[in-house]
Amino acid sequence: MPRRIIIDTDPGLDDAVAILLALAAPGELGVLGIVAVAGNLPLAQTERNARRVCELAGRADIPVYAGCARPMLRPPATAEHIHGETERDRLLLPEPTMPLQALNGIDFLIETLRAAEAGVVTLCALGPLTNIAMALVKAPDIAGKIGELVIMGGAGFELGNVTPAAEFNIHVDPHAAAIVADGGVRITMIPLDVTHQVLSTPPRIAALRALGNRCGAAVAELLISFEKNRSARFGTRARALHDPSVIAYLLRPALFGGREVNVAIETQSPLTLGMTVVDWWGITGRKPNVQWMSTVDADGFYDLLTEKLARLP
Ligand SMILES: [Ca+2]
Repeated sequence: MPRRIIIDTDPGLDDAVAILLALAAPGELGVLGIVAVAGNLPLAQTERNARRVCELAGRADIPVYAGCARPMLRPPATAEHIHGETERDRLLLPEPTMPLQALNGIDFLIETLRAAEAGVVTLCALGPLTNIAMALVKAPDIAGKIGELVIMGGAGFELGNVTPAAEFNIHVDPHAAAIVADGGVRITMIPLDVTHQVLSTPPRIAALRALGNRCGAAVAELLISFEKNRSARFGTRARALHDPSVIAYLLRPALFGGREVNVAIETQSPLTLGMTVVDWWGITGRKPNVQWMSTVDADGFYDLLTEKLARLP
């Protein structure tokens, strides 16, 4: 029986790769649905992109829902300079023929979790946490139903990527992140500390292109687009790959290492808004609420990605 997952996402180049990785492992992961959120791009684009990725994978049967169109308190903030499409990118993903589901994504999350036995549904959060916080506000009883919530977000020793202190997903909606962190859910966080080790180098991209299938070719092109946008940051041609680590963690947890810590979210300070305040040394006495990942076997990650994507069309 595959592990049942719901992917909450804002595609997004790296989100697209994460969705494809999940769809490439049907023996291990059963994708119950995909819920789009505003983040990298406005909601109308993220829900459409989610459907385009499903079409690329030949999985028009996956239900795609739209959730929240803006953060809880803060004004919308996107990253179109990274994730917006050029004319060339537009050819990589097919136009969607599959419909957007009529049910709101928040209600899909609530109804699915309430109907399931406790612990069997895993949530994968690849964007700002608005949808998941809204679902927990509307139906706090679902906290006990979530088997695990695996979040790409936050930064510890690595510091931020959108401000000196904050990582993008948490910074876009820090209030949602604070609700989720305090929501009584079993949380695993995969922060920049991990994803900045998962670099899409030219040889790793070449291995994906060499698969010879349309999904491998599309991922290679997406990673090149992604790499172009901010390659100077790491002083090499490689770029960090964020969201697919969430799916890789579900497929091969042994690739990752970390520890149980308390994580609090800064929601007040203009200087450090959205910072994940990680009590790495256990000095606050606050109870651990997060399994915080800090290490990854990057070669093992790319081997897994390449092996699985070979199974897609
Ligand atoms: Ca994302």
